[in-house]
Formats: sequence, C-alpha cells, structure tokens
Amino acid sequence: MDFNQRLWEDRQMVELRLKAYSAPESPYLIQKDVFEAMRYSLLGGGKRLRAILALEFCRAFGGELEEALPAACALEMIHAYSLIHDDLPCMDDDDLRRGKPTNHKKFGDALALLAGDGLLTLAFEILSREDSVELMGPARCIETIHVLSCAAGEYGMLGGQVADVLGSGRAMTKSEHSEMVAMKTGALLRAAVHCGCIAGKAGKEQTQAALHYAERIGTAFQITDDLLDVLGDPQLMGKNVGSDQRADKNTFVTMLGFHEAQRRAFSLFEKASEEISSLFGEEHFLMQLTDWMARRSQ
Ligand code: GRG
Repeated sequence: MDFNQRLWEDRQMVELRLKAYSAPESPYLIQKDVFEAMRYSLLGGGKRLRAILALEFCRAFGGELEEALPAACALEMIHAYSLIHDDLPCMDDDDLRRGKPTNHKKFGDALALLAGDGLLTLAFEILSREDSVELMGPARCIETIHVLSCAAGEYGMLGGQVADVLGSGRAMTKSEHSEMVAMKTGALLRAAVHCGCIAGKAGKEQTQAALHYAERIGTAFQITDDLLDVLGDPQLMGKNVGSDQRADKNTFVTMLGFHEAQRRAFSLFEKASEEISSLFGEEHFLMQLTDWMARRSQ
C-alpha cells in the first residue's frame, strides 16, 4: 500500500476512536464546558505521530492494530494535555496551535488548565476500562499504564518541562540540555514505541532495539522542531515561529548553531533508519515513516 494512504488510514482509525472516547456533546451536563475544551484540543488535528508509532510498531511485530488503539489514543490525550498546558501564559504563552487559537485563548486559562487535567486523567481511564483490559489482558494493560505514567511524569515529560521552564534565560550545559530534551520530548515518543511493542508482543531484544530507535528519533524530532522554530513556515505549521528566541530558550540551534543542528538531526535519523532496517528490512513502512519525520515541515 502507498505510504500516504497508510498514514491516512492510521490517522482515520485514531480520529474515530478518539471521538468515541470523548464525552458526547450535551447541553445537560454541568461539566459540559470542560468536555468542549477537551474535544477542542483532542480532536483538533495534529500529525498523530505518537499514535502512529504505537500502531505501526504493534503491526511490525505481528500484533493486531485493535490492541494498540487504546494506547495510541491515550498517547494523543497525554500529548494534547501537554500542548494545552505548554501554551498557557504561565508557560510558553502562545496564541496559536494547529492553526487555531490555543485552548486558553478560546476557553480562558481556568478551563484550559482543567481540560489538560481532564485529558491526562482520561488517558488512564480508557486504558483501565473493562474493554481495554479484556482486549489486552490485565498484565499488558498494567504494563502499558506503567510505561505511559512514567513517560508523562516527573522523570519524563513533566520533569523535562520543569528543567526547560526553569532553565530559560540561563545557558544550560550540553548534557543538561540533552537530558531535558530526552525527558520533555523523547519520553513520550519512546513510550509510543514501547506501547506498540507491548501490544505487538515483541520479545525483550526486539523491544530493546525498538527503544534505541525511539531514543534517536526523540532527539532528532526535537532538533527539527527547534530548526522549524527558526526557519519554518507559520502557515504550514499552524503556530507562531520564533517563540524559542523570544523566551530565551535553550535549543539545539542555540547550543550547536543552525548547520550543526541540521547535521545532528540528519545523522540521528540515519542511525534510526539503520535500526529499522536491521529489524524489519529496507522496504518497511517504518523506514518511510522515519524519512517522513526527517523531512517534515510542520
Ligand atoms: C503540568 C502545568 C503543567 C504543564 C506540563 C508537560 C508539559 C506541560 C509540556 C510538555 C512539553 C512539550 C509541549 C514538549 C514539546 C514536544 C513537541 C515537540 C511537541 C510538538 O509535537 P508535534 O509536532 O505536534 O507532534 P502535533 O500538533 O503534530 O501533534
């Protein structure tokens, strides 16, 4: 099947399930406003990369996509929460996300904060639901919940965000910066691959190799994000550029310079592709997906 067709099909599957997991629109619920704010950011577009990684690693190891879908959706919920909170005035203070006003611009700070909390909580609710437990079995469900909670928490994305926020305005060392990126951006991407391995019942060594891949693309993905914040097209990206510089952030561009950052991303994506090639062969969909990540302009 054509690469773009498969990407579209994966996304469709995720969109439909996310919609099914979201609370229905109802004028009678007293908390209807937070449901609306949650739907606004959860169903509001995005590349769905984390979900696709979970689905495709599951498929690559011979698993059924259905078994990876709850985790794929949980990943997108956690990701959407992080974007809502990251955009708040007390964090990056951004007005535009995925081509629309940010959640707090549309609903106000209080509701945006609560919508983020709601999405984070919903991620774990859907994974522990009876249908998910029946589908995956209790052991794999608990393992998935453990992987996701560790990736989202204080030793993962949240910890990285703390280091990023508190490190703005002062020069970080290269190792501090690498650690911050591995936590803030890398942890959730790594968890996406890990969830796919769990759903696809990958063996220990296969999982280790897949996680090496994930660590490389995690760093490379953030480098690309930093490069796009300097030279990206705001129309294509659906968000404002130059925000890192305005906030005096430590980025791969400030740490390495633009060209060295480009070279580093290229080399990491290349190593990541080698990992996929030795796991699944040259022609595999995940090779094309890695290439697509390396070339992304949004
Ligand atoms: C607890 C108040 C509070 C805040 C936590 C954890 C957190 C806020 C923020 C996470 C940090 C973060 C947003 C990292 C950026 C990761 C990144 C590169 C996001 C962009 O991902 P894409 O390009 O986005 O996949 P789309 O829109 O395509 O889904």
